[in-house]
Amino acid sequence: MAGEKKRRGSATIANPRPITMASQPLKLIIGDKSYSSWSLRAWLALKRSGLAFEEINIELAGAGSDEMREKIRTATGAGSGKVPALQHAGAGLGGATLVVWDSLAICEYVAELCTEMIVAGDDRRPDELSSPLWPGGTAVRGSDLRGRAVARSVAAEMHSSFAALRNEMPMNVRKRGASVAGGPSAACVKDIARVAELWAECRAAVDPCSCCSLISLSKSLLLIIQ
Ligand SMILES: N[C@@H](CCC(=O)N[C@@H](CS)C(=O)NCC(=O)O)C(=O)O
Repeated sequence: MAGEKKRRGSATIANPRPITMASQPLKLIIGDKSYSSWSLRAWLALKRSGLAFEEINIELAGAGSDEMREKIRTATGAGSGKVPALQHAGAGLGGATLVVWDSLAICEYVAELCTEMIVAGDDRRPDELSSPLWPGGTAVRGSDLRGRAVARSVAAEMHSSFAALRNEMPMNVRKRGASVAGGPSAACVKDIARVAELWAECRAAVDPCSCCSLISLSKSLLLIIQ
């Protein structure tokens, strides 16, 4: 049985579990997952990892104001004044709480915690698939350099682009029907086309058939919103 061993002439005794960083409490501070895609991104990574974590929700009404930034700074300890932020007790310098304050950095950190657990033989995390985050494993030589480069490019583009789309169509998974009065701007339409192209490229790399249906789906979407 995992975590147990027999000593000659003695009863079964518990094997001490390896101590890994993930043994320390994790707290994720986020906005509403229906409206904050950055929050959802970090939450999904943690959920997918199988690690135990506490979820703290912050009401984001008034986002962008000095008051809201201050409220978030106080709740998270992150100078950015934005969510998501992950607090990891005892993992900071000198045993302080470590704060990771960006969704992509949180995804990377969680995957690395999982890698550490796997390497240490810690069996508490149920889902091995969360590690590593990028394709092709953690080793550099002989692994999927191309896949990682492409995946990182896609994640970075997602992180730093699509300003018009974000402004005109902020995430709202509860909303139904058309949303932009007068239709989206030309810049927004370009952003949408680029998202569709990006997805199609990614799908083509893994599954040519789903790529065809995705291209036709994105073309239909573009026709509807234009
Ligand atoms: N690039 C950052 C973006 C974080 C971000 O913009 N968060 C928004 C919520 S979706 C926020 O905290 N806004 C509060 C404010 O601006 O006052 C990340 O990926 O974590």
